[in-house]
Amino acid sequence: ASARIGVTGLAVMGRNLARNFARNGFTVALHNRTEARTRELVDAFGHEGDFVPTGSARECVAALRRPRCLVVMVKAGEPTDDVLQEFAALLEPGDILVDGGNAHFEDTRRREAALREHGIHFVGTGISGGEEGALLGPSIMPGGSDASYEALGPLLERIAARAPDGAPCTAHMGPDGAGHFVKMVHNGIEYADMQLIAEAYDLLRKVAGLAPAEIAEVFRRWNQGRLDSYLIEITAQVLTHTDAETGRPFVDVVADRAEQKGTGRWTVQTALDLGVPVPGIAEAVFARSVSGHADLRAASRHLAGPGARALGGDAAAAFTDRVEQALYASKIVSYTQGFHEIAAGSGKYGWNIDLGRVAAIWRGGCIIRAAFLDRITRAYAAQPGLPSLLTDKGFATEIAAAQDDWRAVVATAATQGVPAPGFASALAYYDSLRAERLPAALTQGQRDYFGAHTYRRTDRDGVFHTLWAGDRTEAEG
Ligand code: NBP
Repeated sequence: ASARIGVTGLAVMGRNLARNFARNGFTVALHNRTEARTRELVDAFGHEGDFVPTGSARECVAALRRPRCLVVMVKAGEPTDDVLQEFAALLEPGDILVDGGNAHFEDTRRREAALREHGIHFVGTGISGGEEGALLGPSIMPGGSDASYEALGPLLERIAARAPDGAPCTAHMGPDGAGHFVKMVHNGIEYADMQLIAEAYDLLRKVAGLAPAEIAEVFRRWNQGRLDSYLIEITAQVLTHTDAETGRPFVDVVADRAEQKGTGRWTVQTALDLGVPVPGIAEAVFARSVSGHADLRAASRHLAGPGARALGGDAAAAFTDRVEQALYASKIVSYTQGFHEIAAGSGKYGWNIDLGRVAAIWRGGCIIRAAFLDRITRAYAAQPGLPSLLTDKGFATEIAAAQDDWRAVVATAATQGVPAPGFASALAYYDSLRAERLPAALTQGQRDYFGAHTYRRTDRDGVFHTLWAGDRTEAEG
């Protein structure tokens, strides 16, 4: 046995991860259900490092040094269960099985508990950064036992992306499903970030009257400032691209239907279960859903409403600056919601997730990498029990400065008939949190009226019910 680590499942992600381990000096055992893929990898990239190709699960396990570390990179769902079962039967107590696929954290919890019975450490690991990240350095979010991280951590730290300060973009997130939970919320935040950027683009196009190439310039400029991030950078790239066939801007020839694989939906479903408000992430998921309803959209196209009138000139430039403020403020709100969800999940499942560390390992390698994440790490470092990112002094000050423009952008979007659900919902969330009184008092009154659901009073303790159908006296419940 000579291999320090094994990878089974050698499609795009597994292959690149295996190469990344090898390029970093680790001997890697290779395995794939269809053996041709294993041979292809060795033929094409064998020169990059030490690979041990194997033709069966048994051979693969035999090639691994103890304690054995095997990364499973197969399709999420049933294939993952099949592969885990096959390998678990061959492993020994103390060995480590890593699932790097996009598993639901509840599946990870179930698998971890089952494998723990056999003494096998199961590490559900979020990996972000796509194909390129897997090869050049992803952001890695491992869950599992402390002991598993002791053995696996040094390897992951070698292959992970580096943050601008040189720190590896991986850290132990917490027991069992913590890693996959954090990855899920990462993706939810990614949905929200992308939606906000799309709304900014739409407003710059329809209200400011800018062409895609001009908007690309705006994003390039924004990328020099506080919005500096991978998603803003690639937005500029996509908007600059021209379709070779028609000569038109690429963004105008792509069908306006955004697809999804499900992690955004999981983030929202989980938030609903936890009772955590994540309207920004939900709006982003729903916006993709609305875009996909072609029939509904076609049937609704004639509905009354204003058409946007392009501003042009100085007014367009001033509006562009306002959109930057709205985008930044809304972004702070989506991260606030995402971190609230992580804190709630951590509390419910007893993961003890370090929120500042989560932000720190997202600074490189992953899709939402951004300069901004440093600020979040600092906010939690300054106040570990921060109830909400919005209450961090720095963020609160920035939002205070941005809010007039933010409100103006939401108002303009509404009066000009340009949908901006992300900006609007972020603002509504912000105003809901700061409201002295919410109309929830009326909602609770209605609930008591039709269902005798009772209510609490502002002026004394206890639970009350008004006899609505009778003389409307109040009874203590
Ligand atoms: P796929 O998700 O397309 O899975 C293909 C791999 O699964 C192949 O190695 C295939 O073997 C194997 N496989 C299947 Br399908 N069913 C199997 C079974 N019953 N038993 C054994 N092996 C089976 O690959 P991917 O796009 O590289 O993604 C791998 C994992 O990483 C997924 O969970 C994905 O969600 C996750 N992920 C992907 C990305 C990304 O950007 N693509 C990013 C982050 C995470 P075969 O060669 O024999 O068919």
